[in-house]
Amino acid sequence: MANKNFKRTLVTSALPYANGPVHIGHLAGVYVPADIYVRYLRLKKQDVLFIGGSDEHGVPVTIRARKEGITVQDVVDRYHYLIKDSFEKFGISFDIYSRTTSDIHHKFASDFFRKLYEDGKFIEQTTEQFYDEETKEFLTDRNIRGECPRCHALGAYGDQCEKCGATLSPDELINPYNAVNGNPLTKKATSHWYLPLDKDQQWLEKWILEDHPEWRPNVYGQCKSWLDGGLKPRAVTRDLDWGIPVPVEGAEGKVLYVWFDAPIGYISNTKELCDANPEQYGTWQKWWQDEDTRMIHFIGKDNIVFHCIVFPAMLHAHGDYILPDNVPSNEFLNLEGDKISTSRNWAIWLNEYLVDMPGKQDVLRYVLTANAPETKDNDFTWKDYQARNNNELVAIFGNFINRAMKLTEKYFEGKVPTCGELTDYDKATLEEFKTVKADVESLLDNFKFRDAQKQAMELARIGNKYLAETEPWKVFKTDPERVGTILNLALQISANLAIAFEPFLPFSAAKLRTMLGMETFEWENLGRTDLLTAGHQLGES
Ligand code: B3M
Ligand code: ZN
Repeated sequence: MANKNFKRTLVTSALPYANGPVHIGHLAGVYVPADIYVRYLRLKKQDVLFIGGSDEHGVPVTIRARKEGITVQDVVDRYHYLIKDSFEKFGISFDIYSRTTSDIHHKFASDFFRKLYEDGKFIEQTTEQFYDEETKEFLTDRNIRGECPRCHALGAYGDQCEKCGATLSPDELINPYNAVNGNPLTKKATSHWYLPLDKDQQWLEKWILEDHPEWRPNVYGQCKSWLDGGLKPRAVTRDLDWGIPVPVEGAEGKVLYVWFDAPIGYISNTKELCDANPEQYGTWQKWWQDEDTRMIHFIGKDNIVFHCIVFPAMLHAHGDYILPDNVPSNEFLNLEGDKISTSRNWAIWLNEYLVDMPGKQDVLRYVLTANAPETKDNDFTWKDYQARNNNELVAIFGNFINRAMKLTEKYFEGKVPTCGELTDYDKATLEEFKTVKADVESLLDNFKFRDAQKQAMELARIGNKYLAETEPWKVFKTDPERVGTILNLALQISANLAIAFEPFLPFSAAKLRTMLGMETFEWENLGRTDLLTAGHQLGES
């Protein structure tokens, strides 16, 4: 059951690998929904923290460095700042966006490992792994290639054959070789530390399957199938020269597995923020170790097992931590009917969009939410982008506000006119728009962002229809007072739009607030028709 009596909410969003820029799939799957949620909670004056950061360890960054012939540090520096900048420009309102190469994180993750090690929470196992005698390194699955045992394609990866789609283990490959230099591989014994997840099976089953039926079906279903398959011990260390050294004697040349240290990054980034601003945020422990905190992880579907099973098992093993209350995970976004792929360069990169479509961040946010892959994979097409921009943002939202403002300028010198007596039609319109608040709210509370935005757009539709049917431009000659009432209501609806759209279209909502001269705005006021007082001077439209 969701924690209903929480005092504060900690929101995390997956830490993107700093091995390339971020693209629309990242934005649609994780960062826009997380940002909508956080902005909504802030508008409701709730205590909330939004944690982000780059994931700078793991194999992908080392592959990128080799490909480009630069150091791994160069790679993560370049992409960390590029990613951070893209998020900022898209209005993703993190309280902190830090990185896992920070000293604070290295120390924190190292201490976390040591505590589990000292408490006897790991088991140590020795296995035979593929080894390159020449470069003296153990290879990760992705760095091993060979002939596919199923379709006999050459160059299949140690974890998957891209030709026939088979999931593989490196042991199954025929004639395995080092993907980087082509060297043949031998087997060599190496020992690692494992988290014995089999011992967590029981409490995880109860915690997820019994206590959290409200989780999204895709998340719940994936957890159930992992649990039904029976959990097995998972290695939390790797033979690699990039990462956080395993803080145990005799572990030279070994680092923490990236999926062990990355989620701890959520905690160390919280610590970094709180330590630097204790008055504003309090202690990091308050956010991570107090039952009154509700924690929500926003992630993509390929991260479900790590956030719902592995990380909770780590937190549980440590003993001092709360567990996530919900893990809203999206499916994937495709691009023009094809899977988004970094290696095939099939993506819309955010840094390029910002250059090609300056000032259009809200349009992309809008389209990605309207088409969010919440329940199934979805497709992004430029045609749909254009249609939603022209038919919804421009024709409904923009057109309504523009008319309300322009008519007020024309007839009332840009001052909010007085609201006179309401007709039955006015009353019916107000009734219709009052239910929107409750609707949007309940959808947002249940992480249904796509429907929530649709409902918010209803406000603009209602306003548009109201102006079209009351035709103030025809009435002014005979009844200017009536036009005052109509425009008063239209402007009140506009002010409501400025609040309702703050989570979805933060740049446009801010512009709108400036135009309307709104000083305060909070969620509580949504649905009110006295947001702008008569005589109040509007800004320029
Ligand atoms: N970097 C994987 C990903 O970007 C990984 C997420 C870490 S979240 C702690 O899909
Ligand atoms: Zn194959």
